[in-house]
Amino acid sequence: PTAPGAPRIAALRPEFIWGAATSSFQIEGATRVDGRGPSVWDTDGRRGVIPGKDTGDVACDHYHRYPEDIALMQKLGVQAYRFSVAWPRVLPQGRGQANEPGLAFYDRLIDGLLAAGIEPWLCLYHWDLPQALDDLGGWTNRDSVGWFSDYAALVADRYGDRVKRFATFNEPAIFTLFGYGFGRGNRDETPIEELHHAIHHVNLSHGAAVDVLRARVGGCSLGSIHNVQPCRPSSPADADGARWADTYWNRAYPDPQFLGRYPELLGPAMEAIMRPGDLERIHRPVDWFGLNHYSPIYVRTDNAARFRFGFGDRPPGIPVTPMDWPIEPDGFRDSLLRVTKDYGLPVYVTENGFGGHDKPDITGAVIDNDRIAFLKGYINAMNDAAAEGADIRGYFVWSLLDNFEWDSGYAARFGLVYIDYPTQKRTPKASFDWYKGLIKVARAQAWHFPWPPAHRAR
Ligand code: GBH
Repeated sequence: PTAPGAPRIAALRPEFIWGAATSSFQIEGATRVDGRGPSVWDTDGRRGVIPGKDTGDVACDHYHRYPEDIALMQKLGVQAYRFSVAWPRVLPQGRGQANEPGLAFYDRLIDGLLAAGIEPWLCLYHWDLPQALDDLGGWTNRDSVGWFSDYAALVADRYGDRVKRFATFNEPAIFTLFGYGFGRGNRDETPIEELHHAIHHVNLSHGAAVDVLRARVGGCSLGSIHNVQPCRPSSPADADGARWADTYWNRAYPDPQFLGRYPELLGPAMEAIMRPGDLERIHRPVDWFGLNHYSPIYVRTDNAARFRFGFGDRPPGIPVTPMDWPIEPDGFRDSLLRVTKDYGLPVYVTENGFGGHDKPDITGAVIDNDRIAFLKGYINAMNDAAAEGADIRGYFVWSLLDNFEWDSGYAARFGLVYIDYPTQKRTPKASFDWYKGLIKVARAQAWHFPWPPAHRAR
């Protein structure tokens, strides 16, 4: 197929921010360099449980090649770059003695971004928990709130003069459900109470970090990042399962963080855990909702399951990505509108993208028209949500580079830039040029059209 053209963007604000996102463990490599401590994902890699026995040891070698990656971003024309700090790189034991060489890496990265005119968006936690803290129970231990706020203070004091945009957590629902719930990760299936403790402690850590960042970084803009996926019942009999799935997947974090209460179905379990004042500690004012979105999920009722839901079949005929994720741009539009209605916050789309099995053709070019078609459809859906009243302020494509895709290792590729892992050669894909063109048009158009657009009475 030939490359599809430009998406609709007329309902987006003139100051809309176009960016790209990555995360520390997925791109940095250099896991044993300059005093970094191990994370839970190093442990998983070393156990050889990831397909291809893949590990994060080299990844995109971004730790050493970050100047080339910043140059790529500059070529792409992104206004902002979302990355995460590796907690075990700056605090090898998770607490206690800070690691100066690790801290200095993010100084270089941030300075390089600013010199290139790209705004750094720093996420504190994208799943690489220091192994030393996991050994103490990780997020199931209420002490994690103190560990996380001390880490947040270190990051705030070190980079707060240059970084103003911070996210506390990336997709807390995903790492707690998969890490403590479904029995994935480096632990066996655990009692559901452990999941509930982890949910509560991550929420408290979010609130504590918001207070720390506010107090220490003047003029900062804060948010947290949530994976919002419509939970669709596989059949009419699965409506209850869908409610349970939606509770754990979409509401266990945003509801307490932005509304100051746990969702109804979780109420009794959380009551048993909470101490007086906890909901106030969690419900701290933030500036925006970070929304990650890829696809809806299909679920069924399963009253025997600890979560009261299971994964179900999807109706036939829905197109899918090479990772078998359903392609349904309407689910993205609905998620944006739902978040707007439920939480009333400005929204940044902090991740959206397409995972495939890209390969260079005989000329060495990577022509990923399937990714372009996906992005076009999803950006159209975002524009529709904006036209219907969602206050969307920016969009970060996942991802700048092909990278370590967690349980899929390096087999799944999400980048606008192809990585040839043996040589570390970077090749911009067709989608890179497409996104670059979109940003250029969007930024030029912002000067030419009045806003809000006439059709959008506010
Ligand atoms: C994000 O998580 C992560 O933040 C990022 O690190 C990661 O690389 C990126 O997405 C791509 O995966 O199997 O059809 O039911 C995504 C969370 C949760 C999204 C599970 C897809 C399953 C879709 N994912 N969901 S399906």
